[in-house]
Amino acid sequence: MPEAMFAARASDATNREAAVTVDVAVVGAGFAGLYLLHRLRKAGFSVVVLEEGGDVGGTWYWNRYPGARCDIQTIDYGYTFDPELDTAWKWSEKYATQPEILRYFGFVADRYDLRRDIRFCTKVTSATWDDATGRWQLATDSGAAVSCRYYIMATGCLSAPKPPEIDGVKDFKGKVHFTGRWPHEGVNLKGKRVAVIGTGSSGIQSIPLIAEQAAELTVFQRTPNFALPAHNGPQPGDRKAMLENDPAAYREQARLSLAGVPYPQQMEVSWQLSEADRRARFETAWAAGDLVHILTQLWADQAVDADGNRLVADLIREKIQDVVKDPEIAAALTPHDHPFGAKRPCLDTNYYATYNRPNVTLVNLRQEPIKAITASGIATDRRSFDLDVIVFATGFDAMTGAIMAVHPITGRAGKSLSSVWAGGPQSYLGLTVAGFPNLFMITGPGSPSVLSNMAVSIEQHTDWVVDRLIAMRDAGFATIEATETAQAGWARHMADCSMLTLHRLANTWYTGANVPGKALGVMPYTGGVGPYRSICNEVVERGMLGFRLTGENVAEQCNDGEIVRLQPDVRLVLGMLAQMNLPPIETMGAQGARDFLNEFNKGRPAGRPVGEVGDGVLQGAEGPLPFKLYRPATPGPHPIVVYFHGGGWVLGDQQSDDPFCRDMCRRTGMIFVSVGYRHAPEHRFPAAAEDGYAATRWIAEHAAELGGRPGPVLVAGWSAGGNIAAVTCQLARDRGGVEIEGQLLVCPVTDCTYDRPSYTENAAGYFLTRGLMYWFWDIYCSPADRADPRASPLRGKLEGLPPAFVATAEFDPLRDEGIAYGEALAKAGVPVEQLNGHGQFHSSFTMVDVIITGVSGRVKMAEALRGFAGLPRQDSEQRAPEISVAAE
Ligand code: NA7
Repeated sequence: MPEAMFAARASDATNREAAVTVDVAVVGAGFAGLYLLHRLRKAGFSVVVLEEGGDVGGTWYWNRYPGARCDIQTIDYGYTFDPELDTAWKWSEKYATQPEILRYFGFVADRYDLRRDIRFCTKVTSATWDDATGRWQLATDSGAAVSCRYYIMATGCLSAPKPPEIDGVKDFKGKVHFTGRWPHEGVNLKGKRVAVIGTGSSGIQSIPLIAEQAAELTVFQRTPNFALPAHNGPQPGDRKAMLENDPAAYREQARLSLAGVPYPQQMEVSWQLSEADRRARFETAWAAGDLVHILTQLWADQAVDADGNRLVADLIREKIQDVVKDPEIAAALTPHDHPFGAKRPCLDTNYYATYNRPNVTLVNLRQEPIKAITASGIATDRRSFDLDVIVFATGFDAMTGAIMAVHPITGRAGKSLSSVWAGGPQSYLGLTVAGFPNLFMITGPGSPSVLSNMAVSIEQHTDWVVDRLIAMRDAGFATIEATETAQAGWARHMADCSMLTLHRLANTWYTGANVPGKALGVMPYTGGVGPYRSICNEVVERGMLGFRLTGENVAEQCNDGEIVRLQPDVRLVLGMLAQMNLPPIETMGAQGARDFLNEFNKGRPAGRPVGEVGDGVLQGAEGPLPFKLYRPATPGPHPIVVYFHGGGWVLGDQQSDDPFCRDMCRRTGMIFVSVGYRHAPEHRFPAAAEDGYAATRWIAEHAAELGGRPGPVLVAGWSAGGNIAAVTCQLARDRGGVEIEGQLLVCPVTDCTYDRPSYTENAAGYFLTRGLMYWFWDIYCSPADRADPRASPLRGKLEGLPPAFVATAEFDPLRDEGIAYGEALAKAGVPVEQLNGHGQFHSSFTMVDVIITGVSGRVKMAEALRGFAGLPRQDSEQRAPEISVAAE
């Protein structure tokens, strides 16, 4: 039941009632605040919304600068909770202007009679949690305090403008305006000498219009940004038709997508496309005038790989050179310091062409920094500009600024949010903070927020929070608080996610780099809208995992833990596999399992190009064996790595690990020879082991013919192939005939016992199951033979073996025997490096271009192999370029 209904009935600043007691106080009457109010009221909670502005609209209330528009298409940029609202409001353009967006919020406020519970022109100045009453006390600048059980910050991500940070602003005799606080009555710039500082979205949208009015416009640019033409106009027919055809499906696709806009996930990678195909795709995207399209639809690697990204960035750079006539200005406008999309790109109308106007001057602050703002204008260290108006388009203290603007926010035990966040924002799900019970943030740091269509993310957060409050009320709970464990786990998951994309490589407001002294780190969640939604839902399904719930007449509930322990991409892949509902591989029979693997592999991204790929036949232990050779594009002769594929001695062949071999060939600069050794059940133990040794010997003897470096070779293998590689090293030591200078064992089988903890912890659910391992062993090797070191190298003598790199994965039944092998090697005096891939599963390192987070492991493996072969470490210049991006 509502504790006391809030009674304010008017929406003007003069109506400031006495202190009120409500169930929920919401700060902000923008996109999020309005929907929260609507839903909370409908659910029977008493609510007050506290809003600093004079009306609804949030960021759209303040950002009234010339040219202000949304840059997500309006068809996707609105509420979807009420299908009738969806049809009742008609946008006039593909990208609506700020006035039209503000009219939309007014329309929504009227339609649901929202203003009566909003106190405008009221700034919340502090918030304090009172443990005794289990309530928040909010102080406001109007003097009327608010007592609430739940305190929800719907303050927006880009609503606290950044201070100018340039000396002398107060001395300037002309007018100063901030795009984020533009005067309501407008600004007449006609005939004026105007400066714009800043070339983010606000600068890029306003500069062309200011240039049309002003006598002279001088743009002060610190960092050039990527901008694409919006091609504004009527709403595109194709998307309208999609929506009208099946509105529910259209909206659902947006909710499950990566960015909150209904586009499919692009699967083709750049190297599968010809240059002409890529250019054609790019031209289509350029003509579409749609950020989400160009950011997600060109090729799958554009957002995750520096090479794939550079291809897009180069094409955009070409466009800038085409439009801007003066080559020097074009060069200054062309971004080179960040991957495309890593910094928020912009949509423009005539932006670059504006620099062809005679009344526009570009000042490149990288060459001539601003010294000071003076009484008459701006002085750089080279010249002075006399001005009438200075426009600061310098951006926001993003993500955290508006939350911290309520200061202090004091949680349990007198802790302030600013002290907890001193090293960067900490949250659970970007929604809550440990130590701050009953406080929620809508699209807070740690959630997809600004990396998504805000409309979709706001609705998701609002629904999640309100649904939780209803469920708590029904169950008799009155407080909810994230646990420290859950929050620490989320921080780790955030860090894992940040390795998926290129955002970490740019100094931007996404990372806090635009505000001097702000802690650095990728603040929005980079794992995507759909995956994030599924995680929030999973928290609920798993009994409010990571939350402590209390209430007066109900037992405390705390189901503590971390919601995601897998790497984000591993979680997605395993989720997709689970959805496929495959029968266990061990029930398919050997041939059935081989057929399945072949089909499965057809769906994976094609491996990357290497210098040359060839097929051949070598002499195995009892006859010819096929092999596949991968040669680097660099001049040889190269060291040779003899490679053994995975597949439990039953499945796979010399090309089944093709993407892995290509990737490692590129990274190491070495020849990889993948051997088609014999398989069980046709050829049981010790056929595979003996073939491994024989093949290595043959390859070493024919190194020169193969174009390789004569002398010692290296061996490598994954899974059962790791077993064969390890065994080969032991046989080579004992039998002579081949010198091996290093071994790379990736998630190897090293022993025949199943009693190590990883066999139990990871028995099911991570693709390679305990049952499947039993099956592989049964097919390959009789129990009597399993203790033979040729089957279980951990049982063999380990002294005198070549140096090793042993990679294991946290969620792999084979983890502990891999670790045990590394430890035993070290004990035997063998130089060994171990890597246990946190959050990874058995296939992580070999699922190239699928498990993006596996890259850093392969970087280390490649470095180890180069080290074994006596090659110099590769600096970032010489490496395959994607390495420099993906390495931790
Ligand atoms: P942004 O994107 O943060 O852009 C701010 C711009 O101002 C950017 O070019 C900055 O250069 C520049 N800037 C900031 N401080 C200074 C100083 N001290 N001197 C010179 N130049 C400076 O803010 P916007 O308002 O344009 O857009 C924000 C978001 O709103 C936008 O991304 C959309 O999501 C909507 P820098 O790049 O930091 O070198």
